[in-house]
Amino acid sequence: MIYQRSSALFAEAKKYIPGGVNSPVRAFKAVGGDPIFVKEAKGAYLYDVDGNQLIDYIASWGPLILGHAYEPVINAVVEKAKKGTSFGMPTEIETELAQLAVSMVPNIDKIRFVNSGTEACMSAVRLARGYTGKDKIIKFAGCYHGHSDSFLIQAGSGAVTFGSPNSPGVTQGTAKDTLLATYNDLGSVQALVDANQGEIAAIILEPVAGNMGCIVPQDGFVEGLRDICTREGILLLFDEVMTGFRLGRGGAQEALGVNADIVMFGKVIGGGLPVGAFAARAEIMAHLAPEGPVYQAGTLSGNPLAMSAGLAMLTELYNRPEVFTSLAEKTEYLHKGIAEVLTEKGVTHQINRFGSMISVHFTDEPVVDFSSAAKGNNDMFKKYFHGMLDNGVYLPPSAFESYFLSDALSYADLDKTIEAVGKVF
Ligand code: KE4
Repeated sequence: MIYQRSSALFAEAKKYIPGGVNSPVRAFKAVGGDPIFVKEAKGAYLYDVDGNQLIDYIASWGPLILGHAYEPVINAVVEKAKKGTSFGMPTEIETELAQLAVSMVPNIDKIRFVNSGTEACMSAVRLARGYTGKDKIIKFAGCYHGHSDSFLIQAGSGAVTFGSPNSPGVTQGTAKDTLLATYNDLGSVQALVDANQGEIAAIILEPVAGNMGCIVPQDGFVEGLRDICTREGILLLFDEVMTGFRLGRGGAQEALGVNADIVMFGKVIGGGLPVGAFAARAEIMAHLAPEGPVYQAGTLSGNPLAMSAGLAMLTELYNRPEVFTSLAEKTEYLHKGIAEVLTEKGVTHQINRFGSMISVHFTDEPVVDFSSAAKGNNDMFKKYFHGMLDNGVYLPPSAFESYFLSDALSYADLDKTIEAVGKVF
């Protein structure tokens, strides 16, 4: 594969944009080399600026679950744009999307639209703090909830006391209210709850984690969190920015059979345009301005152009729930195919999968939390990533990401992907 024009465009971009990208993971820092610049995309395929066709397993990091440039979404956006893109005034389509989302997701009565997953998670934490009157939150090492200060925290010196910033610019004053637990380890949560009695507003988690690679909650883990939250008067916040409308109509709440108190969305709910959202029972959402005192706002929140993409996408998924089964079956097929090839080649690996989320880890121990994910052989991952790219398959450029399958992928695409693994090792 030739990537000359991508490299030239990257050099140009770096003159005007920090690191040449508008989101760090796109810069290939974790895998080396220059990022690929895309010219256009359709269905399961990306077409880069050097004329290469690539099978896409990112789908814009999740939103394009039905493939790129999906006709019903594109048509809806084009038609809506002709009538104006944003007014800063209520429009009917916001209610239509809200009504549809509420009908699909269990245990929510009301939903507020924002412009990103970060905004959804940030606002949900403020709502939880306002509703409970408590300041602290528990998050899990390796889970990512966007780049709001309260989430950019690593284990502090006394891990059972408070976190410390993991980015310059995040203050100790913020970090002290974020406590860090270990995914799939209920004991680490209980220890924090015991050490901070009556001070914890919320536990926030990715119910199926996708930012350590894909990590599946072990039996009893999420149920145990629900019990702790119910017992201690703590709100359970499901960050479903990845899992929402991807694991099924009802997302992880439905798939795991556990009710959260506040659920956050992004990615699929916007159909490829900038939409985030957070939702809860009416008695919690009643605390949100202008109905209640917890302030939250946004110039472009619920703009009709983004709503038209989200409504078209969710309408498709509502009317064709068989898409979720098709996606899960394709992901299982890919899992089995890759596992067979890597085993045949004698490559030590683990593959985690849940629904249409999957990741390959080059390690001999099960990947169940951040520390076990971090033990993966990154040199092997780099070889894998670039080898697959050279064979026309575009994977997430980091071992700490989940793949996102779109239903536009054919079994021929999956076979080509599996074949490519055989060529890499
Ligand atoms: P955004 O603000 O990027 O829309 O959403 C933040 C977010 C929140 N919660 C979860 C579970 C997420 O996965 C994300 C964002 N996901 C990353 C990929 N791991 C987006 C890619 C990027 O940062 O460019």
